[in-house]
Amino acid sequence: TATLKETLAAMIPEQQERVKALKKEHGHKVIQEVTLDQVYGGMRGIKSMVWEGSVLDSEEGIRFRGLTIPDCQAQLPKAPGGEEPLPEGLFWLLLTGQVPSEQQVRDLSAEWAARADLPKFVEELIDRCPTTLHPMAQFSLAVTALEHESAFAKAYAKGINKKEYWGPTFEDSMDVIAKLPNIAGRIYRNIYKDGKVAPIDKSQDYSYNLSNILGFGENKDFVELMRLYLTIHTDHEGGNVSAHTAHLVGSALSSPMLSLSAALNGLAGPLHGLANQEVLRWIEQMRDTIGTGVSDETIKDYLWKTLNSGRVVPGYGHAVLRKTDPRYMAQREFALKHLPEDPMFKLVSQVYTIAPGVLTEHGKTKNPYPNVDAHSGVLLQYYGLKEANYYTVLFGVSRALGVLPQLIWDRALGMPLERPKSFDTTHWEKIVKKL
Ligand code: NMX
Ligand code: MLT
Repeated sequence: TATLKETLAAMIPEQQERVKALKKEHGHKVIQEVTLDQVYGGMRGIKSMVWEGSVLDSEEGIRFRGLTIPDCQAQLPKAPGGEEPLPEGLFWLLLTGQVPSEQQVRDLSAEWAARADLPKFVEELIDRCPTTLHPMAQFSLAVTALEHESAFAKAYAKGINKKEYWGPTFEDSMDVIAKLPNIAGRIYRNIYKDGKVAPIDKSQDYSYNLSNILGFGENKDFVELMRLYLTIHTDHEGGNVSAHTAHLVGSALSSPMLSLSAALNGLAGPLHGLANQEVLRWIEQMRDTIGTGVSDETIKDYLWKTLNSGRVVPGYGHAVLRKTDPRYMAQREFALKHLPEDPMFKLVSQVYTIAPGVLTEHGKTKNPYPNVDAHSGVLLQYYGLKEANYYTVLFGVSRALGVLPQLIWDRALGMPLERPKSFDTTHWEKIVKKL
């Protein structure tokens, strides 16, 4: 069977031709008008990026190369005895648009396991971080340090032909992804446990190895959760902060390591990936304040207290989605199957029935429904991974599998330096007054 790199290499010339023809025939066409509100409004809705791996529909949610999350759960290869898809398969799908065979996914697991070792100085760098440094800062620091190994940076320094950029970008992406369980696991073991890091088992899949390093390898349900978690957090089209950052930084021909670490810094913001930490804290504070098994009215009051204190309800709202996030639903289904009686899950479920009404009455958010982060923490805490400020690291491991395929395509298609036009307010005043 063809390897991932061979499969990709065979696709690149055709895709290059396709894009060339598209630009030649339609390059001059006007796609949309842009309002001043959009310019001052976080560029919401401006169609201006190419992202091959996934497209987000505001009503339906994400599709990975055309496949919904339930499609992926049905079609992507699973571990022996497992029921959830392997994130290796999703990575293959995002990169190539093809559902891989079971053998191709097993080979990819083995390849990542073979590339997993960290350079000694990166281990030492992580070990020297104070345990009070946020796990996301440690994560981004370690990924930045992998720059030392970058095949792309070395090839560029030697004068590589731009037609060949995608090759070392692919190699770096595979390397950096392969090393993330050791980085993420080491951070967790150092901050919260005894600092001992289990070795990678080369016969096992990526999610097992990450779970095992964290200390949960024995728990089959946790490993299954990791497979689902790492699959659904990968990609959310191109405009979200982490994906857009990886693409932007990569457009300067920064290596996959530097592009990913920049993306992780964006993911670490509370309006983006850090929301998963904020949600668990908020739910725990709610439980500690009002208890469990309380009336809907009590939860409603708690939601209003949050809103009236000028804070957001974490895990609710979205820049694009206008319905419940299917990633929330996939996690809810996992909870209904594995932990239906957990009091924290019950609290999350109860909030789910009440928060949309309260947020609608509050009248600000365009989307009163839960996003992916509203559910992930409650699953992790059930299995004993209770350290909420670690949660975004797991999101980051998964997001690497989404943003790096696009970076490889960016290089294969020769995407240029990203550089939109900006004006100061005086200029904008003049521009709009003339319209
Ligand atoms: N609770 C309270 N107010 C909210 C919420 C919320 N959950 N969501 C949006 N709003 C407010 C928002 O702050 C804004 O207020 P203002 O006009 O005073 O600035 C107003 O509603 C309009 O915002 P939207 O246009 O609906 O949302 P926007 O696209 O600007 O932002 C989020 C999207 C996701 C940043 C926003 O909904 C939010 O802050 N949610 C809570 C944090 C969160 O869950 N983030 C995770 C998103 C998923 N991820 O992983 O990245
Ligand atoms: C994501 O997964 O990146 C978030 O849902 C945020 C977004 O899509 O804007």
